[in-house]
Amino acid sequence: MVSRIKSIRSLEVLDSRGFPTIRTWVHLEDGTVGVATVPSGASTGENEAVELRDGDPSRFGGKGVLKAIENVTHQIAPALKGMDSTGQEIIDRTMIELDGTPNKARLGANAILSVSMATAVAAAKCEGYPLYRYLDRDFGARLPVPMMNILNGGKHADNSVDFQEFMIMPVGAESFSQAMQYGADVFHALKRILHKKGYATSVGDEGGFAPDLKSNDEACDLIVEAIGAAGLRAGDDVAIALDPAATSFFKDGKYELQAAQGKLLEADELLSIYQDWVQRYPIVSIEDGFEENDWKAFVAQTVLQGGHTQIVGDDLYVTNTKFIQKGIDKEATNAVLIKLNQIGTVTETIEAIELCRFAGWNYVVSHRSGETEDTFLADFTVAMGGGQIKTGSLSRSERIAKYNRLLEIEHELGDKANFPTGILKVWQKGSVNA
Ligand code: 2PG
Ligand code: MG
Repeated sequence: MVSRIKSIRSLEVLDSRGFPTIRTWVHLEDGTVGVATVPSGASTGENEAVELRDGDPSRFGGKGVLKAIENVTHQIAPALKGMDSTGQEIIDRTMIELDGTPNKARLGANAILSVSMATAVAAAKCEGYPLYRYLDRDFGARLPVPMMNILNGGKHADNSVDFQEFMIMPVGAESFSQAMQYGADVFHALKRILHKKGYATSVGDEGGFAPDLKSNDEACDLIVEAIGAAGLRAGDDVAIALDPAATSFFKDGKYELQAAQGKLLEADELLSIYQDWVQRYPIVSIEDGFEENDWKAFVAQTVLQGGHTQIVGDDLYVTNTKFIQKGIDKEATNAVLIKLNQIGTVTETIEAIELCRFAGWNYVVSHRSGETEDTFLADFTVAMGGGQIKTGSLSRSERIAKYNRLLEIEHELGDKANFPTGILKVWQKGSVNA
């Protein structure tokens, strides 16, 4: 059944940091409505599609999105009216053409993505499929192993820790629900340990703890301790994944580590730290270990560690096939972080994933640090079949909403739920947990 777009409307709502974002409803002629809300990053890559903000200092410090909403109402909606909602690609291409810039700067990637996502939600409903099934491109739908960011630093917290994300990955869990249980047990064990050591147990933007630690290493030590305290094996049951988000501590050509007493490092010195860490800690994945233009450093890291560790590019690729292709040509990493709002349409995000699959690379579908209760990401991740998601810690409802949606999907699939146990393996067990 073809159901055409009847009208589109948007509203300025707030994200998890209390900043405005855009929520859009796509109404179809048969009465079906699809709604979606876009997220917003803090440690953004310089080549990301443009998030249109009003720049009016009298409202939300200039972060209002009323212009983006106007663009939906007066430009996008009239252009899409009457189009078949199941023609996702044609709809997305129409918006890209209407925008006319290479980075969606005119209409705003936030405006465009909200319509793109809400269209998919409406079309899925209209066709009578759950969203994860509607979006399925025969990639072998599977539940993901979560990367859970239980210790926050960098731009996501006001603490001494330089690296942005210390995540746990329940690589040994046998199902998604068991992965959630492992994650929650480690999260609570970490809270008890931090409390006992006199550290703060308040949380950062993605719901992970944000203590003022004495060093970056201490973060890994505490997580390994917490995994053990939860009765689990570090490495076999639960491993560590890192997102240093190195662009955020790259200053004047050097990597500046505050927690190491303001030490200024060259790329090769930072790589030595990662190499030391993968030998001492059960680390299976390192994302954005270097700043977004340091291709040479990523290549060196992939030569050294890529055979046994997942090396992920985030700011490096900004979910853009142009940069991902460059990374494939250079063998700069072996995996890509996928964020819908870095590129701005569902269609282009799927193209980025298709390129990863073609290259035989891993891909991890990811939230942003500024999120909402929207759960599009959960269904999208299952449909894309990559087997990995990064969507925050075991606290804060905007993170838990995605996990809860995945639990629902697992339940709905029953025996058919496909979960990739052991997707990543620890190369060499660290001395701390040997
Ligand atoms: C990242 C993301 C999500 P932000 O760097 O991977 O964790 O952070 O949304 O702030 O870019
Ligand atoms: Mg990142």
